[in-house]
Amino acid sequence: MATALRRLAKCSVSARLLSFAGHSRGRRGHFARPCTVVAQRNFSSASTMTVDLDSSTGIAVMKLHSPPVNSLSLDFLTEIAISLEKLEMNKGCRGVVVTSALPKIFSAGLDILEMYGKSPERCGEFWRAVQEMWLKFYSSRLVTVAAINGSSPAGGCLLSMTCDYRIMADNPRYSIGLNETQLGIVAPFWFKDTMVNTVGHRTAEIALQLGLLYSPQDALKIGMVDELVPEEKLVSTATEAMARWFAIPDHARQITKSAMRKPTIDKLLSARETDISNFVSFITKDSIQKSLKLYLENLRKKKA
Ligand code: CO8
Repeated sequence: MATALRRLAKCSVSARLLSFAGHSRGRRGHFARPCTVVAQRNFSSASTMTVDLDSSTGIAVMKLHSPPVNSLSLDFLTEIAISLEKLEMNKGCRGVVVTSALPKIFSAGLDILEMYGKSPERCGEFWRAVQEMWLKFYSSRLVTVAAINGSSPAGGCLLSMTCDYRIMADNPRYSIGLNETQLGIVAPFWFKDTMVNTVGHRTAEIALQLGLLYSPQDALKIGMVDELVPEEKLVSTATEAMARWFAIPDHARQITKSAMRKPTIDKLLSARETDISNFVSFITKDSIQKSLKLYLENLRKKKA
């Protein structure tokens, strides 16, 4: 995994943004590597996900599979980011549907065990991987659709909000939102910005302070998700939704996406190291460690 992280670190953000901005030179440069467009299966090296690219449609389906709850650990985040990067480099891929292979859970968010009882160095490494996953998805040239087939708190909600479009299973048992304050932690500015960009300032202000988790119906009302469908229709609806986005010339769509998102992306890029040190000093505080311990105990108690 250290190698994987080194690869991530080497990935040039400016090259990515250039390609994302749709400048044909940048794009050609970015995709210069020859690639055969074939249906692929499991091209991620780990067993934490499958990525199937249908070469006839250009749509990849990324299914997260890290039992029990798809919590986003350092390794898993790195796998997700690398898988997206591979799709980005494949000329035959125009869009990706992100969903879960686990029943009832899209993603439980960041792996709390990565933030509890870990050294500052490890926390910093973890946070860089969280940033990288967000940067890759939020700036992707691909059309990204989240097919949310289960609960999606905190980091799971963030992952879905990086996508261009969100479709959620209409099941009142599922919930979605940024519930960080309920854990006694604080969503960093770029989580907050992503939420504001999705649901607007006032709704985000209430939701973030109260750490609200929304039912699918309520998430639809506030615009956190764009569509609700019966669970069995989720991936097929996502594929159909993709057709609307594919009908727009790629360069026009990509430049527009960049215009909408670049200020938010640049804000993190210009404060990346400070954001890491802020995270590390916050999360390693005794009081925060106590809150996380309590939260973990409550999760376990709930089960007993
Ligand atoms: N991280 C690590 N382990 C987790 C997590 C998680 N996020 N969520 C659940 N688990 C563990 C449980 O502890 C349990 O472990 P064990 O089997 O050892 O007891 C196992 O996964 C299964 O969990 P449940 O029995 O609770 O499974 P259910 O199917 O009943 O419920 C839920 C699934 C709804 C996902 C539920 O587990 C849940 O609510 N989890 C907590 C989700 C959460 O609050 N996530 C927030 C993470 S923090 C984050 O993403 C952003 C942090 C930003 C940091 C900013 C700091 C500055």
